[in-house]
Amino acid sequence: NLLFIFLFLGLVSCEEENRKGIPSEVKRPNIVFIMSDDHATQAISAYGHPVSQLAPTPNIDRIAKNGARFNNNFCTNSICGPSRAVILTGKHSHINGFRMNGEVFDGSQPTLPKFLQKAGYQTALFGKWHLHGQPEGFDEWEVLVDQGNYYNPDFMTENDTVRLEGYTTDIITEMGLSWLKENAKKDKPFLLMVQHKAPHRNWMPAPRHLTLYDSVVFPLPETYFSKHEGQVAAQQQLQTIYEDMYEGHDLKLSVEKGSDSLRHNPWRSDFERMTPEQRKTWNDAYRPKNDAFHEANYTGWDLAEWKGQRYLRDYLATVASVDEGVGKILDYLEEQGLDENTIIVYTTDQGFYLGEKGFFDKRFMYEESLAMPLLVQYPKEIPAGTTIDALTQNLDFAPTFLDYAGAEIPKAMQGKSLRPVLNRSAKDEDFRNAVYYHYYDFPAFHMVKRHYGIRTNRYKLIHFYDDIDEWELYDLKKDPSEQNNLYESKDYAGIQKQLHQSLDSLQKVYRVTEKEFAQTPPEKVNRAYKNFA
Ligand code: SGN
Ligand code: CA
Repeated sequence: NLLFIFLFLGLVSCEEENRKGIPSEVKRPNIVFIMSDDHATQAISAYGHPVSQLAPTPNIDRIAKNGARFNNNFCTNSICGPSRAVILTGKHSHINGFRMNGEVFDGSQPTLPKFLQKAGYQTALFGKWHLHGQPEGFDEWEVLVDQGNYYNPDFMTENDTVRLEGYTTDIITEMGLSWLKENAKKDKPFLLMVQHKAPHRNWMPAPRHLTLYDSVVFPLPETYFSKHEGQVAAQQQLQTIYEDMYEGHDLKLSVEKGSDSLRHNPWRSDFERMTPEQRKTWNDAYRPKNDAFHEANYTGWDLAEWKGQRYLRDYLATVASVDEGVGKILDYLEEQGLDENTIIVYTTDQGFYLGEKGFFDKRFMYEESLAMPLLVQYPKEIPAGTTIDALTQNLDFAPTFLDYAGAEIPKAMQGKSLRPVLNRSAKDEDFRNAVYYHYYDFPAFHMVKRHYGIRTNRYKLIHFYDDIDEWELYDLKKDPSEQNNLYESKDYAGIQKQLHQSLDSLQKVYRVTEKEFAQTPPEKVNRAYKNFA
C-alpha cells in the first residue's frame, strides 16, 4: 500500500511538472513513422547485403545505429494496400477486409490514428495512401492519387486534387518537415506518417541522381537464372526481369541509337507529365547510356544481365532520395531536441526482389518479399545498436504504438506490442513461434498464385491454391535461397507434420475461414494470363 501511495504521489508530481512545462518522465512519446514503398532489405546498408554496400543508405542506417534493427520482420500479405491496411488496423487482411489492391478500405473501422486521436495525439499523414477513398483519423493529410508518379505528382486533399511540380520523394519529405515545423512543439504528442512512393516501379530517379550508379556493377543474385524446379507457381509468374519488364517504361530504353523515344511504354503519363526542362535533363543523362546499349548489341544471357544492371541502378538511385529525405527529418528532430522523446521508425510496405530467382516485384512468400525492413529508435527505451531476431510482423505495429502511447490495445487487434523485445525485457525466442502469411491477389498483375503458409525461425511451409494445389517446404538454414522444395521428402516427414499442425492452429487463432479459399473460374484465369503477358 505504501508503495502504491508513493507511486501515486510520484505521478502527481510529474503531472505538475508537466503543467509547468518542465519535461518529465511520463511525457508520452511522439511517433515519426517513415514508410517507403517496395524497399527491399537487400537495399538498406544496415542489413549488410552486398548490393546495399555499393549503394549505401547512411541516413536510414542512423536509425539502426541509434536504436534497433529487426532481422526477422515479415509482412502478412506482400502487397501494398493490404500491408497498409494491416498496419492501420493491427488485423490480418481477411479480418480488416482489404485482401488485395483495388479493393476499397472500409475507413469507418477502428484504426491506429483514430485510437491515438482519442488518446490526445495529433495525427498527420503525407504521401502514398493507396487504400482508395479518403484517409480517416488524421487531423491533417495530403496523399498521392493512387500509386502516384515520380515527377510532378497529383495529390489529393479533402476537397481538391492538385498537381505539384517537383520530384515526389522530395515533395513528401518537405510536407513532413513543414508539418513538424508547425506542430511538433505543441503541447500534444503526435503521430506523423511520411509515406514515400519510391522505390516503387517504374524506378525513376531524381534529376540529381540520374547517373548516380552508372559506373557501379552490382552483383546479381546466384539464383538470377533459376528454373524454379519443384516450384509450379514460380514457373507460372510474370515478374521475371529479363522476360516481363517493359523495355521503355521499366528499363528506359530508347527505340534506337540517337533517339529519345522509348520502347514499350504502356503508361505514357510517367514521362509525359515531366516539364520540358525535366525531360531534357533526363534525356541528356539516359541518351548516352542507351546509345552504348544499342552499340553493344547484347543477346541471350548478356542481355538478361544488362537488364538486371539497369534495373538495380535505377531502383537504387530512387532509394538515394529516400535516404536523403530520412536524413533531413532526423537532422530536424535532432536540431530541435525532439529526438529524445520521439519514436522514429523506418519501414516499407513489403519486401521486394532485386533479381533473386530472376524476379522483380513481391507477392510471393519467398524470403525477399516476405521480409520487411524495420528500424526503430527511441533512446529512452531502446539501447543503441540493438538487433532483434524475434519473429515480428506489420501486424504488430499498431499495438506497439498504442502501448507506447499508454493507450489500451484493443482485444480485436491480432498483433502484439513489440515493446518488450525493444526494451530487451523479453527474450526474442519467446515472442512468437511462427508467422502466418496469406496472399490473395490472383488473377492480377504478375500472376502470382494465391497462397498461404507459415514461417518459423528455420522452416517455411507454403500452399499455393486456387487454380493449382501445390505445397512447398523449405529448410532456410540449409537452403536460404529456397531452391530445394522438400515437401514430401522422407527426411522431413516429422517436420512437415509439425508445420502442418502449427499452420492449422494459426489459421484457427487468426480466424481464417473456408471462404478465404474460393476458386477463380478457369476462363477468368486464362483471360488474365493473356492480358498480363
Ligand atoms: C503497379 C505496378 C506493378 C505492381 C503493382 C502493385 N505496375 O501496378 O508492377 O505489382 O503496382 O504494387 S506499374 O508499372 O504500373 O508500376 S503495390 O506496391 O502498389 O502493391
Ligand atoms: Ca508496395
